[in-house]
Amino acid sequence: MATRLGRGRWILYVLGVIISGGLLALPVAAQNGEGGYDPALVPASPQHVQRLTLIAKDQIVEVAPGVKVPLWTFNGSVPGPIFHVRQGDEVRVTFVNKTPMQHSVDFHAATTPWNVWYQPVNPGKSISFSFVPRYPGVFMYHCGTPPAFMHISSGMYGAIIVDPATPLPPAKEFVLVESEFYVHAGPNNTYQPDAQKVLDVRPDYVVFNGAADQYQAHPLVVRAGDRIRLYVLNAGPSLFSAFHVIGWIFDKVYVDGNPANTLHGIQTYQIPPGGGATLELTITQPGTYPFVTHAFAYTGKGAIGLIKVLPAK
Ligand SMILES: [Cu+2]
Repeated sequence: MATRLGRGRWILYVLGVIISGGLLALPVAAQNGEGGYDPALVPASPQHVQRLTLIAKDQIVEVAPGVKVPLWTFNGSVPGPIFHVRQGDEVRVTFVNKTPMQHSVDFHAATTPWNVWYQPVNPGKSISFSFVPRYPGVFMYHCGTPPAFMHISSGMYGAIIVDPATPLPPAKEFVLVESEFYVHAGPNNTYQPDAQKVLDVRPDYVVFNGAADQYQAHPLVVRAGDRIRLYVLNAGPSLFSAFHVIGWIFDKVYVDGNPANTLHGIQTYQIPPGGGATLELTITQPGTYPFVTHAFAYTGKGAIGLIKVLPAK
């Protein structure tokens, strides 16, 4: 059933691309389904005008094995779709609210007035705006409707990767969005978001791409000698990330994802809530290398995945 659903969505997506004349930006297959959330970054569409569609949608998401939580989402997944554009592109955003409550969208990659474009959108309504990303980087988008901590902790966030005008060298590219979930159990194995735990910063799960431990079962796979480029966004809402790969060192870290801010030889890099970083490493010895937040109280709550390095071809 999951396979058939996936294929159906894929067909609809292809039809959408054909009907729109190929003008839709290409999101990663952003579904919290079997096999987990696909972390691979797809290339940016060659078009200068990038059209992004975000739909607020209520969705039950399994954030850890057996823990299915009714969440507020963009496009039915947590995180929402990963968008990939270039510095200087024209980005046209359409946000449609298909839920019974107010939501909004805030793009950190944009420079535009909050009081005009980032305001709550009523149920059944939509809003459209455009912006030109001035800086390359790993940027968050999210719902900012008050209380924002509740909308973010309930799943309304995602990443937009803005490539620099001068492209980076080829690499195996992955996107990891770290975030927290705060829940309480109800009857019959049901779960609900827990606002008090959010305010107390007592997370039940700290995860990459919306589900605890998913990249232990489904590691990121590369070969020895590959340049690995990790685009890491910290969606929070409240914890700092201490991003680290066990067994290796980052050759370069681009602060906020901008190559103009390059650090060299970094063991652990701190990423604030609402911030991002691009981290590059080239692992030359085959093996398994975990990636974690080195804030170890949280690692065991799901913030650990694996990079599997196969022998060079
Ligand atoms: Cu919202």
